[in-house]
Amino acid sequence: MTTITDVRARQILDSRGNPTVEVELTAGEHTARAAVPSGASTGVHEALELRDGDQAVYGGKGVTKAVAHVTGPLAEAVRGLDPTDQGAVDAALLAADGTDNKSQYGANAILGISLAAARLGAMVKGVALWEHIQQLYGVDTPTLPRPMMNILNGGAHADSGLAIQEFMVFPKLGNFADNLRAGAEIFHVLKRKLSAAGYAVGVGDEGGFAPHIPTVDEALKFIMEAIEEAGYSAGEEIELALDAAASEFYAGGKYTVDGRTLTAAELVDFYLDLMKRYPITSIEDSHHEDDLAGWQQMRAATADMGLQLVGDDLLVTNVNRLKMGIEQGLANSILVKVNQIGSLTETLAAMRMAHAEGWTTVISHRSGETEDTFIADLAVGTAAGQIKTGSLCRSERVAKYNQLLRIGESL
Ligand code: 2PG
Ligand code: MG
Repeated sequence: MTTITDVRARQILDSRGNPTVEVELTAGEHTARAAVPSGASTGVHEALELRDGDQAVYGGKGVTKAVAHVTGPLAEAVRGLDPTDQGAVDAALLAADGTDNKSQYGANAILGISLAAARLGAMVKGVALWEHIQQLYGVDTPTLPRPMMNILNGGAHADSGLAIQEFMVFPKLGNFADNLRAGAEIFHVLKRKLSAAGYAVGVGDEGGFAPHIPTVDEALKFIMEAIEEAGYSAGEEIELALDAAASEFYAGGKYTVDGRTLTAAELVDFYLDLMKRYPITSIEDSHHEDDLAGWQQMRAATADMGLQLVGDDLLVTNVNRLKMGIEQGLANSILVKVNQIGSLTETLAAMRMAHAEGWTTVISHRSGETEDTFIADLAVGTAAGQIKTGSLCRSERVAKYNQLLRIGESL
């Protein structure tokens, strides 16, 4: 048996210039590396991301403590384990930490080892990462996901002033490459149109444009026109998806959108009105993460309309939150972020529970990303069906789409 012998870690920078954890694991002649992403619109129920807190260094965002946990106690826990046995590696990490939310050593420390172990396991087996994940997850047919591409940024990811965080094009053409091409073509037309209308075309954290468009409605109009001008039919070929990230525009029991202050029920009506006028088929985080009554109303109002209602901050890739979501009828889809829960095994457990319930799954990047393309393989190996990993520029986003193009050649 080939076992983990060496555990190394370092502090690197993510796509926003903030420190994050990178881990390298060695077994026999193989060394595998993984880097940890980081969110901005972070859910309060997420596992703990450990930051140093020393304001004089990287504004308090250093991760040297997490790095020391990787090379110290966590290395101790995984040295000598078989990297192909992901369950055993993750169980050892969780046992070493011993807390519910990974607050002892940090979810960023634990996840770095967990993801690097998966990559190392694939190398030891001599298979691609997606294939190794497929074997761990146990699906018969790996598939390329349908991409949700975030071409206009608002919320905590830009200073556009738009309350809705992500405006995504969601093509349903025959295959991944065509869907990607449609996204890129629409992205370029949108840039021309925004520029012609006098808007700035700098991009937000996820590579979408961040113009100071006054209303959600105006933003959607621009996207619709860009779709048609790029030669696609909106609705038929290209659907739209939104991530409202509503926890970010919620205060004192009310939601502020487009300068209006709405109750949870009025916010449902706001979405229903948009759905009447635009081909929106997926909405994520429609309501605040703890406004369960709001979620229930949203789900009840859209259940017969075929809307995919996706829980992100609501469910945080956590089987306990997901169980609550299923029992209380809060959504019908889960966003999957490896760093929300902090290990691959727990991520797969949440996906298994969702799939067993007939819920859909959307694999997701974080707004702070690295060049690591792990989630592309994760989407294929679990046959997740969908992925959102940003816009059609910024290499930390496009890297994931490019990896999917590569994987597509071997499917
Ligand atoms: C989200 C994500 C990713 P963040 O809300 O879905 O798009 O953003 O990583 O900032 O939480
Ligand atoms: Mg979200």
